[in-house]
Amino acid sequence: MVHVEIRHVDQAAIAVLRIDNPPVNSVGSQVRVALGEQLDKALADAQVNAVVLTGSGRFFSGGADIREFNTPKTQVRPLLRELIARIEGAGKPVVAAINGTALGGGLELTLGCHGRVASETAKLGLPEVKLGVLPGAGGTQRLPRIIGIAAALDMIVGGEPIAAHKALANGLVDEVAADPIDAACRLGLALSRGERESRTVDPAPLRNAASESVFEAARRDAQRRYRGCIAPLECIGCIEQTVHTSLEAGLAYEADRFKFLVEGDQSKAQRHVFFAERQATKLPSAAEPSQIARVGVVGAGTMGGGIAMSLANGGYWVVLLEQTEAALQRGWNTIQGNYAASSKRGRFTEQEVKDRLSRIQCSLEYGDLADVDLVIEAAFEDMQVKKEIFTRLDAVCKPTAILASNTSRLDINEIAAVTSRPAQVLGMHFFSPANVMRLLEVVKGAKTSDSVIATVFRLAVRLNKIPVLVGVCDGFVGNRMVSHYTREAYFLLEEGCTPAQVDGALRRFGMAMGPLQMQDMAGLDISWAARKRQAPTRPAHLRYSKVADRICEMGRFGQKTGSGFYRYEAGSREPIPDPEIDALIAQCSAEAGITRREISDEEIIARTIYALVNEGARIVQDGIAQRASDIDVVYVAGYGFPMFRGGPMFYADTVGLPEVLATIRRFHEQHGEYWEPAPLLVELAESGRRFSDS
Ligand code: T1G
Repeated sequence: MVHVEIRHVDQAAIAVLRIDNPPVNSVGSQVRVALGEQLDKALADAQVNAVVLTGSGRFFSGGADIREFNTPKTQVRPLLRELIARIEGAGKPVVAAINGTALGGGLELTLGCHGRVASETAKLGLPEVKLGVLPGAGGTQRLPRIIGIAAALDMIVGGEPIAAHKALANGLVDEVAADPIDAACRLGLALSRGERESRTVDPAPLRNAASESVFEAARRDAQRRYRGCIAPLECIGCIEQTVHTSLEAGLAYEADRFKFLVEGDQSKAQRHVFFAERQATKLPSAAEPSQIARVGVVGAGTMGGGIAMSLANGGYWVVLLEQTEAALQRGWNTIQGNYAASSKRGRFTEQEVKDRLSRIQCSLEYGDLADVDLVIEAAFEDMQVKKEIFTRLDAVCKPTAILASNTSRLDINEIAAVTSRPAQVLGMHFFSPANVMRLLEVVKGAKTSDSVIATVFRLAVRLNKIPVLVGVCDGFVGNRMVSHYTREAYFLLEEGCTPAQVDGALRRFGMAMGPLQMQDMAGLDISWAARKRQAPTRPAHLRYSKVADRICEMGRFGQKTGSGFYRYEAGSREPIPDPEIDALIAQCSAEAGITRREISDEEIIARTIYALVNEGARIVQDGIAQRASDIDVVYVAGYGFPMFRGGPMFYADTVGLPEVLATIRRFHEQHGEYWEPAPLLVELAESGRRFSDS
């Protein structure tokens, strides 16, 4: 847990305490106790001139142990804030040797120290806000007193770590050294001899350090960027305390607000997502992944271009194939334009853009795919087209090459069947824009081998994607569920809502975008094609809304045609309600014999979100998803579900499955068989269990 080593520097003795708690040196109850004991010993030892705190491996510390939150372990003394106060008030210098990543409570531990030295590769951050809490061990009170209000607001409300050189520039660390422990020992010695000033903070209020408007601006920015989240606003409130209260009073306020947040639903939801993402990306088998160096991408359209960029960003060599020179040039121009925009935003330097572009080889020849290790097909969403492409790929690519389709819903088994290598065929469903969105649905065909899955999972993690293993069905996980969600949105329109009312209710719930605005953005023609494909097999007795079809028949496909459910001014994506659509909807209601009525936000949320939950339960019981939390990862990472609600399945657990089931049973009586409760939901609700127990 905590190793002690005595180092001798210029005839002085320095006690080096090293936190050793794999995998990330989290500071849980056991580490706190051990650290407190070793600190007391070192401070009491007359032979010891100074103390250095450091971590083992590549972490200083990944912060407090998140798994202990909402358990009695968080009350085991010394509390982290008590430990930090002891360091701050120690009779000898205590210096932090930040050997690697220092996050959350790990970084807060260093803020009580008398000096801080960072390694050149160290990352320092207070990401608590991403878990729906705030730095609860003094970070909101000490950091502003060290680096100033504005920089502290950035770090704490944004939650992003900073590099060592930036920490040196803003005064967070005193030194950046190749050997941080040796440098920290020397700093400790200098402090013990009065040759250097201690960096412990001045407890007085930071009067006049920032005007009221700074905090109001921060609140407005947080409300815009993190709509519906309460933690960012609480962080700002804590930081604001530093301007007019002492350190002691500010620490008490911070402790109170931390307790409020950590016991709240939002933080529990965000911590669920944190662990769910890590569980989803775990390799589903012990199979050994194979090496991938060169990747072919077939199709240079929106998806193919984004995938090529994502691969180039991940350091892979890419062969981007198109059928015609014109299509290839269009795709290449789009890629260059995207990189230029990123460079202008400061995301990449010019050299980084050059390096990435140099990794993408454009081609019109299938022969150029002969030695790639993986091909990702991102061509037109038509089974016949895909079969033709996979037939050619099978003939051209080396026997070990993996062949993947970016299809968003088509049958991978049917595609694999046209090749001689079905074990090496799978789906890799990227989300647009593919160079930005982190979700990747990895679709395992009936014959896809475990080693192919392992290979693609490892590639996905290297692309900073979140791979989620899904099975073959129409729409896999995300799109299969979204069709039920969208169906209910269309029904609500016929029953009395306007598009703005449905979308408004769901945005207030926290969705990044309402379903109808999302349809306008994605293109109404895409789902129209899917509905036409499904029409021959759609049971005639099931209710069907003609609203979206009628809009498509008017040539209104959404943003790309300037109108869909909404109107759009030229060059604008801002949805404008359109009375012509309201009239069309009323017409559809009349034709369906539906009397329009007032519908509450509450019903809109229940009808759309519980449609997701019910289908999600079916997906788990069908084995299309490995677990309910994978569905939450898909929806938060790929469909704009609010992180602070944890995903549709976690949200249902939070509401309570008995209540969700009762509502679904009521909808079943009112709206027919679409609302047949999923057996898994019934089983869990009636046995007092939750999706997170399944
Ligand atoms: N507590 C418990 N477990 C943690 C953990 C933590 N802080 N951080 C990571 N893990 C687990 C993780 O679940 C996974 O477990 C394994 O470690 C490897 O993680 C009082 C209240 C540190 C950058 O928010 O950002 O301090 O799956 O796969 O990619 O103010 O983990 O193997 O079972 O992510 O190398 C603040 C959260 C806490 C940092 C490493 N700290 N962690 O990334 O590995 S709250 C954080 C991370 C706090 C104080 C407050 C990353 C990482 P398993 P990994 P990685």
